[in-house]
Amino acid sequence: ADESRPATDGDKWVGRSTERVQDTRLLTGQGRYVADLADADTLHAAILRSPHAHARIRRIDTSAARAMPGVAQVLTGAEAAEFSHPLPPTIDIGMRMNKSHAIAVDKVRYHGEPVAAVAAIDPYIAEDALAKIVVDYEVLEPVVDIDQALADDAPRLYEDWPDNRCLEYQFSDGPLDQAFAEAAHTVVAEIPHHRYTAVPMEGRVALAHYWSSEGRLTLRLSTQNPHQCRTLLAQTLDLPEARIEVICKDVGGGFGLKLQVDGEVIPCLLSMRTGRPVLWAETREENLLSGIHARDYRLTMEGAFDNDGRILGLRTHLLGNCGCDGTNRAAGAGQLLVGAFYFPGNYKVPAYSADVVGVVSNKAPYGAYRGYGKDIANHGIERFMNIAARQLGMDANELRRRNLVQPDEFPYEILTGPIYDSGDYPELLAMAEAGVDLAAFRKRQAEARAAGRYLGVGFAMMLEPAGGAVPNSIFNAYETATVRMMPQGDFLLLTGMQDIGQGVETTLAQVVADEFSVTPDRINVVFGDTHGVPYGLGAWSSRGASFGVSAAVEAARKLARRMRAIGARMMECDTDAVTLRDGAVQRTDGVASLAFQNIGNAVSLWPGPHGIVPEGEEPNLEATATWTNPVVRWVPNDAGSLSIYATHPSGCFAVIVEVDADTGAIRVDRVYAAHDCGTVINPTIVNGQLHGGCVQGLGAVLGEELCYDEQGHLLNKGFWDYLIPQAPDVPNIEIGHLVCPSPNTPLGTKGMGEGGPVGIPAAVMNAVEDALSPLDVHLSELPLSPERVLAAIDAARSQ
Ligand code: MCN
Repeated sequence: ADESRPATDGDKWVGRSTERVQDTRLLTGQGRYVADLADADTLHAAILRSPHAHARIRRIDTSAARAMPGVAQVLTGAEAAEFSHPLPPTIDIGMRMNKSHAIAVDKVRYHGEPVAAVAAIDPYIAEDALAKIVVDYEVLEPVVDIDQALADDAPRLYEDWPDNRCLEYQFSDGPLDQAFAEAAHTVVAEIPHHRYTAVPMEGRVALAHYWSSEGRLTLRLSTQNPHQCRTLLAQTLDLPEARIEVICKDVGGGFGLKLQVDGEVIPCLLSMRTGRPVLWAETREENLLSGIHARDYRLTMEGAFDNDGRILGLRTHLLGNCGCDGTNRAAGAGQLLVGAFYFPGNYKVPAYSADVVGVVSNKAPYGAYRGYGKDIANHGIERFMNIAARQLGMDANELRRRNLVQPDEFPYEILTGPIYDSGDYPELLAMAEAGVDLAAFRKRQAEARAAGRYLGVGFAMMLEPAGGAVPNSIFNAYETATVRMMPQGDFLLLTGMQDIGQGVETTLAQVVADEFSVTPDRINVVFGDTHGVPYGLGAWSSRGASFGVSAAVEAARKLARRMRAIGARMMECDTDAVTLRDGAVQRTDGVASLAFQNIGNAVSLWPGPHGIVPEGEEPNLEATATWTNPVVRWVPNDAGSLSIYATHPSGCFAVIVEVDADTGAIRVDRVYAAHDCGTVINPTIVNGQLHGGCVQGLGAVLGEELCYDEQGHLLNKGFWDYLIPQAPDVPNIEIGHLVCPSPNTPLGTKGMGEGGPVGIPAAVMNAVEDALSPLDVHLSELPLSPERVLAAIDAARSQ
């Protein structure tokens, strides 16, 4: 689309690839990142972290640290607990709960858990002071992996628990026993996944200032959800919520890491003690040690198929290693349930069961890394389809085609409760096959094989439930927006959504611009200030395109209706006889028009609204709307419940790789993503989301792994051995859009922010197995390091 054209009648900004509003700001060094806001009066926090995975704290001596010049405050967990409360649980899904403090009180339960904190006049003194703190630990036996956690004689993380299980959930529906008894083929597969984490460029950072004379806290925070963080902080710090202001401008990436408050509490505590502003900006080591971790599970999937390859039944068993705490700090365990709800994926599964166990262990807390269980479901079912096809002697995509939900079957309710709103899965698969020119690739593959080279292609369907919620929690299913017209005729959009780099500052302006028929530069999107915008829930679960956008659209429509009524009155005609066009209320007969500024001046300035605003209309130029999921329904289960997601975007990923069978190295040549997020607001932003997400998916499957030793020590604490993809590792990523609008949202939009990391891992594994099919290699463990690939080749050769 041509961005330079002015918006005139019929010209919509939705669908246009405009540049992101923040790009000029960020690329010219004018980003408003928290760590840059420290001034001369700011104290710097440093956190002493446990070197042990599991230990009792016998004694802490902070006297030498306190005596250091430049040290303003030293705080132990026991001291902090005297004037603050444990971190409140972020969700309640019927799990076992424990009490966790931001600084450990009497016991540490993971390597890297905070045991004390220092505030000093500069970060170096703060760091040096940590070395002077003496902690006397009684080291305890750690619980590192799932089997250890489940062993009868396992040490318990929480003494008052009967064992280390934190979550148990069973579901079964449909004639499962019959399905397996009558099946022509049954397939069992083990599909494990390793632990890795979100590594945004900007780590967690908080600048707290407690104004003791007023009992007021101003917190500048890098966060995905300022209001929810405020709610949690009010409980932890025992402060009235209205006296806490959380301000968040630019965020250097969140990916789920910045949805909770944990370490972020510490600078608040230090500021409450000193009355001075305190900055904590985590190091990369702290990010890897104690940021939320994700995945780390074992999945067994059993499928019953008829003679034609149709799925008759599916049984799933999921064991998740939730790390220390499980859910209080980071709502992590809920993702196991999301996985269990969605294992059927894009397919028709007439009988289904899920059996989920989550355990706590002495690893870092489990959290909501981009995907939140959709990754578990997708990786499980899409690996399973390939494994099953191989066993059935069928082409994997043919097996997919025979089982996909068909386009005329929407809305399609799966057995666990969710309702898929829209889509065309067979078309997505066809687009992905065409996108990589499958027939031509097979020829190229055969030629390469003849020359001793191993090329492969892998596919994975992708289902990305977007806009979910957890009942009894801060993670809910609504969003609120206020649209306000200024006297000059330009607009403010106040939203509880948060721009974290995903671009809502731009796209929200586009959708609101269309409602008033103005250019998006007349919409100033305001977010990230809990005292300035309506209570809202922020950016997670790819909820912006449903909740955030729809609330903005509804608020704009409300105000546009009022502006039409006022304009019609001023022009002495019926409301039906006017329309909004080119920044004016225009009579449709062309006789008169009123620029928005005239209405703005008339209502907001002297002589004020009286006489101008028709009776029954609010006498102001401001409208607020809350949009909630029209299909909201809590999926009940013994372990609590999750809401049905507002939309179900989908896709199909195709990946082409080349594997060096001598070194085990994998090169990813090409990625094609066929994708459906309904009405696309901004194609450049959506493509950027998919590009970034695909790269995260490649990181997950090829290199990123949090490695713990037997004592529960994290071994890789920097990017030298925590291997994120580098630019040369990233292939050409092409995207094809299929638009099946959602019937649930006013514009037909569906969320899409998590699709890349959800869809890529299975596609890459399937591609590597395809490449190595002449050697009959089976892959299981992730990530696919050269060593693992070589081991799989060796195992195949020795069969
Ligand atoms: N969009 C669009 N048309 C659609 C759907 C979406 O133009 N039909 C646009 C949206 O307006 C938004 C972006 O695409 O600018 C993603 O939208 P959506 O899927 O609604 O996701 P949210 O706005 O709710 O953002 C959260 C989502 C999640 S859950 C994670 S995690 C994530 C992500 O977005 N973290 C990110 N993308 C990220 N991108 C960056 N750069 N940094 C992160 O931390």
